Amino acid sequence: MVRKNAVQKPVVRTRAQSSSAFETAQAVLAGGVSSPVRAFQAVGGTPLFIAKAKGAVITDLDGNAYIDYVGAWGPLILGHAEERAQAAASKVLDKGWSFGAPTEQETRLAVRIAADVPGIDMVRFVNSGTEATMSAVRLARGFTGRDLIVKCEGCYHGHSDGLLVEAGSGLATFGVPSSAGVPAGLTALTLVVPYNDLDAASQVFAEQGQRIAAFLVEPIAGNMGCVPPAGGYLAGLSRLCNEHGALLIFDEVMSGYRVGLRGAQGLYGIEPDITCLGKIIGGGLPVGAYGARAAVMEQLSPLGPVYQAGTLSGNPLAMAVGLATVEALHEPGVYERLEALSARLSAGLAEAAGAAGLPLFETRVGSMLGVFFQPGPVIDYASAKRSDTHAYARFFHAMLDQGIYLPPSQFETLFVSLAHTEEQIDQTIAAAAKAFAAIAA
Ligand code: KE4
Repeated sequence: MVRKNAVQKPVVRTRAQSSSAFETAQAVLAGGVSSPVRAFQAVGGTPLFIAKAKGAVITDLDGNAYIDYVGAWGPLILGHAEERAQAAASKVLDKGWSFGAPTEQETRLAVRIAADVPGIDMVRFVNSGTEATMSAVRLARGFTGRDLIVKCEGCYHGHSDGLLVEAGSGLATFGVPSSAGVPAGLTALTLVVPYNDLDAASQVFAEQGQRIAAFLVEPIAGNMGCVPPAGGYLAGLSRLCNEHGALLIFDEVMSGYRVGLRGAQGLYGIEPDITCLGKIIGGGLPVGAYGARAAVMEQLSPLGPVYQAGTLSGNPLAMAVGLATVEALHEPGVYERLEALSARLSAGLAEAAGAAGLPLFETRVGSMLGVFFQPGPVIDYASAKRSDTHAYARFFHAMLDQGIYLPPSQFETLFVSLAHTEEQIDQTIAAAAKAFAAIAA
C-alpha cells in the first residue's frame, strides 16, 4: 500500500474572533480600545483580544498562545494569575473590597514602600501613574511656591494636561501641546529639554532657575523605547535642583520595583525629592502612588494646603494584590533571576540580528529591554526617532505569527517576568532569528 506522504497541515493562526470582537468594540469604545497604544496603529493589523493568561503566556480569543513581553505594560513582574497575588485578592474579596475609608491594607503597603524606596518616608496612593505624576507636580508647586516644571522630550508621565507637551523649537523651550484639547496656556508653564543632556538642563536652570518648582524625569526612560540615563546625568540633575531650590521628581511608575527593590534611585544612588510609583505596586490592579520626605508630604491635604483626593485611592483589593506582589519581590534571588533571563534574551537577540546582518541597537536595565532598528546609539528621543519603525512593525508581526507578543510600538519597553523560563527565552530568540532573516532578505 503506498503510504500517502503525511502532509503537515500548516498551522493556521486564525484571529477571526479577535477581529470580530474588535469590530464590536469599535462601535462603543473610541478606537475599540481603552488606551490608544493597544489599537496596533503603530504596527498595523488588528489588536488581539485576550481571553486568559497564566505565567508568561497570554491566550487570545481564538486560542492562540503567546509568550508575553508586555506584561500589562510592566505591572505583571510575577507573571499572569500568580498564585500569591491571586490568594491575596481572594482573601480581600471575601470581606468586601471598597469602603472609601482607611484600611490597614494601605498602611501595610505604605510601610513596605517607605522601607524600600530611599526617597520616600510618606506615601499617598492614587489610582494611576497619571494621577501620581499630576499630583506630584502640584505638590512640588505647592511646596516651593513656584510655577515652572521641566520635563524631558520623549519621557511620558501620563496624560495630565500640563505634561502633554512636546519640545518647541530651540534647545530648552516652553512646551507646546502634544494633544488637541490642551490649551497652550496650560503648557506655557512646562519647559522641555532633551533627555540625557545636562547642558540643556543647566541652561534652563540658568535662565529660569528661580521660577522652577521641579524637574520631572523618568530616571530610566521607558517610553521612547528603553533608554538608560547617561553616566552622571541623574547626579547632575540632582545638583542643579539643589542649587536652584527646585525639587527633583523621579517618575518611577515603570522602573519602581522593576529594576530593584529600591528602584532606579537605588540602582544609581540618587535620591529624588519626590518619587512617583505605579504598575508593579498594584500587581496589575489600578494603583499609583507618590511619596517624599515628611516635610514635603505634610503639605498635602488634610494636613496642608495642597489638595488631592480620590474615591478609590488605597482600594483594599488593589493594595492587597500590590503588597503580595512587592513582598514576593523580596524573596532571595528574584532580581538575579530577572537579570539572568533578561541578559540571555538580550544576548540572543543581538547574536540573531548580527547573523542576519540587521542593524539592531539594544538597551537594557535589568528586565527592561529596548530594541531599536538602527545602528545607534540611542541616547534620547531625537536619536530614538531615527529607528526604522517599519522594520519594527515587520518584526512585531513576524514574532506574533510565531507566538511571541511584543509591545506594539517601537517606542515602548519589553518586560521579562519571573514566570518566563529559559526555554521560552530560547524560543523567542529562535523566532527572532527567523524574523530578522525575513526582514533582512
Ligand atoms: P498610567 O496613567 O498609564 O497608569 O501611567 C502613566 C505613566 C506614567 N509614567 C510612566 C513612566 C509610564 O510609563 C506611564 C504609562 N506607561 C504606558 C506604557 N508605556 C502605559 C500604557 C498605555 O498608555 O496604555
